[in-house]
Amino acid sequence: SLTDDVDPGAATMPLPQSDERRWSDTSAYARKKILQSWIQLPNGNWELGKILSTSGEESVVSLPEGKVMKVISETLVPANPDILDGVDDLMQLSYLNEPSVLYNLNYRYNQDMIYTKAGPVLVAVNPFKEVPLYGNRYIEAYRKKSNDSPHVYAIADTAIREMIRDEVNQSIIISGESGAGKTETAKIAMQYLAALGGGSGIEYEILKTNPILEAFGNAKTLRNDNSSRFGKLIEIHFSESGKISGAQVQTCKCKQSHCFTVVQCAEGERSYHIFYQLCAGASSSLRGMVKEAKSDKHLQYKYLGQSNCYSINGVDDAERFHAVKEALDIVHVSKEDQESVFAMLAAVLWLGNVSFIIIDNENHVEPVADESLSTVAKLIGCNINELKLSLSKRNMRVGKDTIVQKLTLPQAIDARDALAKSIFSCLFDWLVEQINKSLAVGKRRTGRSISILDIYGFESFDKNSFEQFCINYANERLQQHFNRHLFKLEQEEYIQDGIDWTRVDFEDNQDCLSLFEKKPLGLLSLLDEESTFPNGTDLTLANKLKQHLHSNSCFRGDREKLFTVVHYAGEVTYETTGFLEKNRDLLHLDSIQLLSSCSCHLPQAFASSMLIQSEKPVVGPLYKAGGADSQRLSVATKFKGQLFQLMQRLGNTTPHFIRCIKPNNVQSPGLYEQGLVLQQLRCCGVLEVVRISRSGFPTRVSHQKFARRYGFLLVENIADKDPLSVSVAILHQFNILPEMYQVGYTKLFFRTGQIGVLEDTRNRTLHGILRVQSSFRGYQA
Ligand code: AOV
Ligand code: MG
Repeated sequence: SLTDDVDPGAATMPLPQSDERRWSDTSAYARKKILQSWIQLPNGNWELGKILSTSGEESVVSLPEGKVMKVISETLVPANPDILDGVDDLMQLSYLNEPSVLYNLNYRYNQDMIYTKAGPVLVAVNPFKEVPLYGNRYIEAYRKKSNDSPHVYAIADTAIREMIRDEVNQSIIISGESGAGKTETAKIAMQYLAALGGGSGIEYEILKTNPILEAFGNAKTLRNDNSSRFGKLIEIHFSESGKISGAQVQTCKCKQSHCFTVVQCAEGERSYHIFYQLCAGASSSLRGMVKEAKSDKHLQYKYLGQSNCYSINGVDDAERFHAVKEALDIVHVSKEDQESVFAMLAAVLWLGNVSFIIIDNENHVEPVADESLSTVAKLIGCNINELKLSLSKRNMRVGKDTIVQKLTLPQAIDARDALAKSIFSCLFDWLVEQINKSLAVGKRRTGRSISILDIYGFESFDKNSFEQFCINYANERLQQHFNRHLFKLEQEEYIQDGIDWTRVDFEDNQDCLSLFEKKPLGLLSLLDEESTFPNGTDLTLANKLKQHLHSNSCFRGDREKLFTVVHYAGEVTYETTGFLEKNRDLLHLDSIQLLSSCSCHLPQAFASSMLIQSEKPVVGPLYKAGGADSQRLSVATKFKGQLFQLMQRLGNTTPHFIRCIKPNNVQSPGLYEQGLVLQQLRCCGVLEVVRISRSGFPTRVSHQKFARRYGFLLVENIADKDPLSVSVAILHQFNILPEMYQVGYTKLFFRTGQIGVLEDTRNRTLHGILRVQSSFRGYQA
């Protein structure tokens, strides 16, 4: 089972040890009599001050603008000397405390240096404006290594080089909160890979997947004008010669979250971009089926009219629509198929306008036979009576019999919205399938790949529902991947290789993951169990969770339908309202039946893909199939499955981590809010990483590899020597300082940066050899 790897014992981590470099290290301050210091103001922000005098427990400090303050000496945090202002790797800071890290990032941010290294991790602070850091000139500079300041390009470059050098697949894992810049960063990385691995033309197709997937998968929310409502892993394949040979896109959508946006959106938010693009940019041939959406109160589509937001500042939807059509051309979606895609979108919009009238004294309803209903029928190619039936009746299976239930107004609205959501969801999947067909790697997959993961970040709102529950669970998993990679594996390797390693404490989130995944008493299992009870309600679910999990340290039951999970990134309180409904993901056989009866090919394709997706296929001819609520995998379980698949893929790669930071909540340039940044740095483990990397030897190479790679640089004869001796000889010949490395049983361990020196020498020597050879050839000719 998927949860077999949950090992509660894994949560026992070494106990914290006292360490000179701990955060807020005041003892170091006291010893060294630092003159500059950080003072925390009542509002929580840190300010740089000069210590004028210290007597007893108190110090007098002067702040900028001539203010003088008396503070308790213990609360002062040492500041770094000015000469370290704006260093490009946080590891270079002498004092590694929170205010110093915050200051350093801020210092760089003010000069548009949005990228900073934190040991092996790249930190990217969202500029919320165009910064002059991209394009061919920069790509060239990073390719030639003439620019070595931290950058996404540098990460992508390292990934390519390591893929070729180590013959290991690579991954670039981008995380951060909503609006922090993950999707933009992923595109920047793709741009670099396309530039270096381009040539076959397939790289254009890969880049063009972005406008398509964003149009159908992103929407404006209050936090981000271009918020991704799905997670994306794009695996870019390279041939042995280092050229891009194809790609594959895998999406991971918390289905409810993805489709919900179609039928409902809050004040100030929008549905998926593509709907507005279609309304604004439809050509005359599409006009017949699409009404223009006008941003006045007579907005004609109910689904889009629910929020008072129809446009995005600085975005021309009509223009974007043409870009999407162009992109569809490039990934080989035929004009005919494109028309069908737009017809499906229009059908979704028209469905939202279908209204109902009461037909009997039991409040049963049926759809009004108006323009909306007939247009939907025309667009999907079905008989109008069949459409009417499927929106007013439901087939139920009771034992062996099928009974037909008439729908009341709320039920009919549900059925209508469910059909709209199904169509849109299937359309999205269908597009991903087309893209993958177009980008398909040939059958002979000889080369290696680089995967880029852009997945929705941790979410914590005033009200958190099923969507946040799924998203945060995914982030919890990713965080463990990060932790495990950077800390645990490292530590284990040190110990295995006989290297002296002062054990470092780090936070592991296994406890929280177990809370979600444990069977039978974990959040997901209990949710699934309650979802199968016909009488289960949001309240019974909440009570069940509280009853079974109250003693778990990561869980807290709150009043009524509320419960709190202690995530690695902080506490989040969830409200169970809608959990069961959203988790059940009823297989709407009536929808399937309707779609499969359509004359258009897309609805038919959707119907069969919905059937395939259902775990228990419906037996017998479709039209005989009854029962609206056949058993399927629950949404949460499916989501977990997708997540594990994703993690498995990532498990076999060398990861490179990029942490995106949002400096303010108002998407505004130049505004750097300390508290907000600090909270994100804490959440994503950046501060811990710096500390651990500094105290450790993060670069590791086996003796074999090291000897093979650099052995030829040796002056002495090494023919009869074992790899370990060769490694040691190389280290000596190049005068690598003893404190910069350790020799393990099987590997060499280096402090960061050391191997770069050797690589440079190797490259220079190789170039020298090549030059000599080519001039020799020239001489022969
Ligand atoms: P997200 O992917 O992390 O949020 P985005 O990548 O969509 O966030 O970034 C949000 C916005 O920030 C973009 O639309 C840009 O305006 C701006 N931005 C981000 N990075 C840069 C950059 N390097 N240069 C200029 N502007 C940038 V979400 O998908 O909501 O979790 O769900
Ligand atoms: Mg995004």
